[in-house]
Amino acid sequence: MKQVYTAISADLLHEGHINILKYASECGQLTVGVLTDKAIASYKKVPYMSLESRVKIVENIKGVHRVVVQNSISYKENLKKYKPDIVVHGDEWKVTRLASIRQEVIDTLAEWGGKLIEPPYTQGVSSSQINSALKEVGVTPNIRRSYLKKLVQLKSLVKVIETHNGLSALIAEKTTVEHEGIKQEFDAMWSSSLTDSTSRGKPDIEAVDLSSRLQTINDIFEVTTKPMIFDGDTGGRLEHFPFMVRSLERLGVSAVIIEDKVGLKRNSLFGTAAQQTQDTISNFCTKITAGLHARITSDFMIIARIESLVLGQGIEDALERAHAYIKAGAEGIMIHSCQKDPDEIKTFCKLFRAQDTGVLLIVVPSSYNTITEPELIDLGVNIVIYANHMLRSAYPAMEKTAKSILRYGRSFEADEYCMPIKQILNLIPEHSV
Ligand code: SPV
Ligand code: MG
Repeated sequence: MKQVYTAISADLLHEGHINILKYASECGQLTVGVLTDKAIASYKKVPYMSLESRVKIVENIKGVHRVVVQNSISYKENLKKYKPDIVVHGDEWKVTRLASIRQEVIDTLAEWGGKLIEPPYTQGVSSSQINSALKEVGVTPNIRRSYLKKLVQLKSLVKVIETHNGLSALIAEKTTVEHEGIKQEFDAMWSSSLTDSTSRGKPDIEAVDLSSRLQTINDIFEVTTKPMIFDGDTGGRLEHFPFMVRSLERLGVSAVIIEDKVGLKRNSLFGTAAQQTQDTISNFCTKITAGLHARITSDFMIIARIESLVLGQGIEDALERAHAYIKAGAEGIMIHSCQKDPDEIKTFCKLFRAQDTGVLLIVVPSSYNTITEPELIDLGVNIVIYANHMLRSAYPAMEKTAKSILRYGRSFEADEYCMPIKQILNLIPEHSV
């Protein structure tokens, strides 16, 4: 009997998958490689179901002789191990980002005279369609909250973009680009104190109260499913911080980042140009601990932000604080810098990673923005936050349009800066009730 191999994620199963499995089982004795969570996350969304559940499901599909685990999106390892006579895959991958994986399958099979059979892909069904439908349904606070921990375990770098209202959040939710054969999208959203304040016409000095900030989150969560990291500024007074934690956790936020400053907080990108005071290590550790005691689930993370580099206190001070905050229970360290050159951040990351491997490392490359994501991965960074770019790009565009209308006394000339009316009318579809 011919040995047949096919691979599958088996997360959102549909008729198309069953057709392929049926076809494959009719070609001989069928082994199915079920992709690991990491393998799936390397080219598309993190799976909803665990590997164990997915394996169990495939094991119980008619015609499947054996299920094995496939560790990577590449078939090579398993093909070399099981040396199948035939590999079956739907023909759609010829024209998708999986084209190079397909070629590797053909080349590997050629080593022992195996062949690839590609039955036509079932039209009208796809996992992406099911995914979009699920997004329409929405997500519960529990699932959204827990998703960030899953992401950091599965992704080499979690990409986070600033959102300050429902519309900017929809961009974070939906925007994708295909780069080097892989679909790129943001993994999570950042509720920035700078942009939440600025979009209200207020300075970034903790003047926007927590209730208003929570309202922004509510607006965002109503129309999105991705997880959120909240910029908690200083966390406020020690006695108030536990209430912030409770409110955020209840809404489904995944993490709060608090910075080790006291008194009137000013934005870090002012650097030493603004008078700002750093908290003592022991006070800040007490605040971290208070937050940890307040949370109800371990999915919610408290992340400590170190301002030593911003305030000119040097790398030694930053490292000392990092270790103390981790000891107090912080699950992540956000190190900030307002230098144009990434050198000091690089040095910190290297020294930090030389000692601490388990704790999350988060950076915000606003000023040192020449650094690339592969460089951040090499430095052991887990999460990158693009902290203000949605609002910074929106404001100049709006100002340009306003100036054009004033200059010409009509809006005709501004049309080229605007999306067509038809497009804005259809941008937000009405939900069927
Ligand atoms: C924010 O986005 O509000 C931040 C990051 O705190 S930064 O503005 O770079 O300090
Ligand atoms: Mg801030």
